[in-house]
Amino acid sequence: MKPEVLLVGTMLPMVVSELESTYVLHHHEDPDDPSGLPEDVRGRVRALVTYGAVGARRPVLEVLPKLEIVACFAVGTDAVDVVHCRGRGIPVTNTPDVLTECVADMALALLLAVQRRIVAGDTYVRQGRWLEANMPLSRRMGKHRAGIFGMGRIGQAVARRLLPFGCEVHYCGPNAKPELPYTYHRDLAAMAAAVDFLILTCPGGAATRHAVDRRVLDALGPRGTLINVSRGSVVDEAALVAALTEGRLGQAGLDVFADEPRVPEALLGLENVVLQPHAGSGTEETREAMGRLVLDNLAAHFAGRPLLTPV
Ligand code: 8YV
Repeated sequence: MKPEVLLVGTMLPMVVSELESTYVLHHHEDPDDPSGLPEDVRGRVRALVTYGAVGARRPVLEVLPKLEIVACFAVGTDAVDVVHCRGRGIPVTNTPDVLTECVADMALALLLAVQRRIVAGDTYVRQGRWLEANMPLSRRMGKHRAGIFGMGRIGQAVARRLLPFGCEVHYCGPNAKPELPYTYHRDLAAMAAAVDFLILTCPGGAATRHAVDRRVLDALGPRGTLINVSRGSVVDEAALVAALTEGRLGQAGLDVFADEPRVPEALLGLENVVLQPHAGSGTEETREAMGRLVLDNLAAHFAGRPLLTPV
């Protein structure tokens, strides 16, 4: 008898087709409302598969009495009710490591795009404005001070990429990491005041919610650059929009937002902002590796082997 698996939200086609061939697969869209899930299915589901933004929340988890595992297609499990799962002895797996380099690449790509005004320059050429005048100058990438909020795997991969540009690396997080050759700050606003670039690579969730508020943005200042490849929840988005429109913050490169896929209207008209549709891990290679890890964790669970990447 094939185990029954519930897929909440959408998923890479490669993962869906392998789930379909290995398990009895059920689909469900709304992570907050289980009402569309038939009673008999609820009683048979043994695994739940989801991705970062959708997660696995209490209303759906609570109607699955036979649930044995939650496999999340993301490194960030802030949308999974891990506390509820722990209480029921349900392991949660995520997809660390395989996405580290691509997410760090996105942080650097956004930083370069913002500093060198790559998107504005592209528009400038396409609109024929170069024929009339040279474009205003941008700012250099190198020899700046960069502050990384969250010096985990992704933060360290960003730091490694900044060094060849001659950037000085600072970081902030719950603990100093004396093994790293970077400057530690316990206080985020103090770090923001000491750097030119503030790059967010920390986990989302309650501990970091709105950590980047008006005070931090003002400390970064009118020549400062904010890059966010972590979670929209880390930034007070209204404060960010106000700081950018009022010129209290220089520029921003954003891959993540508070209410994805909705992006504040005010950001769409700003030339000093570069936007991405939460695409940090979105390369064919990385998404494939993330999918593989989801499938391998499920296979390990049902074969009674140790999980590859439990949270
Ligand atoms: C994904 C992510 O974009 O790993 C994470 O935490 O946010 C992402 O890699 C997402 O889960 C895929 O849709």
